Amino acid sequence: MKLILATNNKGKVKEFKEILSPLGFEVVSQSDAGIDIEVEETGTTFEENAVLKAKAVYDISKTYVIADDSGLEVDALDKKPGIYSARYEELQTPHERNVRILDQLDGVSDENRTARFVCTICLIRDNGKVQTVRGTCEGRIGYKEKGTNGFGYDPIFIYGDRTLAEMTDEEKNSISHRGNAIKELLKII
Ligand code: ITT
Repeated sequence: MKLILATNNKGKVKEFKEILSPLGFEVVSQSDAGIDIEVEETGTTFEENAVLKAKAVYDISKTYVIADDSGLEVDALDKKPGIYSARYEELQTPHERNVRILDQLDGVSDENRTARFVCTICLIRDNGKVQTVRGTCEGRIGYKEKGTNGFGYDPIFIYGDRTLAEMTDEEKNSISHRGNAIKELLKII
């Protein structure tokens, strides 16, 4: 079964392929499908933004589409960066965003450094039916960047006793918000 993945984020494409290809799904990124668009994320929730991205690609392809809207919620920062994770405080690079969050948590104790990754996936079927599923991953923010795998906020997000950037792809996928959302997707697809 072929799914077009409505994203321009290469980290997401890699993880969807790693999880879904062995299960027999052919995951094709929107750029590989020849669809060159950047959707404005005007929604106020992960769900709304995932639907916006999936619909924009579905309107062009009219085939099975999935989109992922995801982000990091830091409890001590009132759940920021949340839906603004990709563009937090206008900072340009993942490293700058990580450093900003670490600075904002300066002086915050271990037990108050709780955070979670959230991933919402929107599925649109070839008949136009729209569904969303959600997965989360509970953890905490560390004190410095650690590890080089993964992408985005992985080097500062600790699950158990390691950051997601210190895990292998397989380990991250087995516990991540995206892995958990994909488990929900597999129940409905
Ligand atoms: P698309 O909209 O094209 O899919 P994007 O990167 O803009 O790509 P989002 O709006 O969903 O996607 O923003 C998600 C951001 O949250 C992403 O850029 C990372 O900064 C962060 N993020 C999401 N999943 C992550 C993960 O598994 N590890 C680390 N950071 C993640």
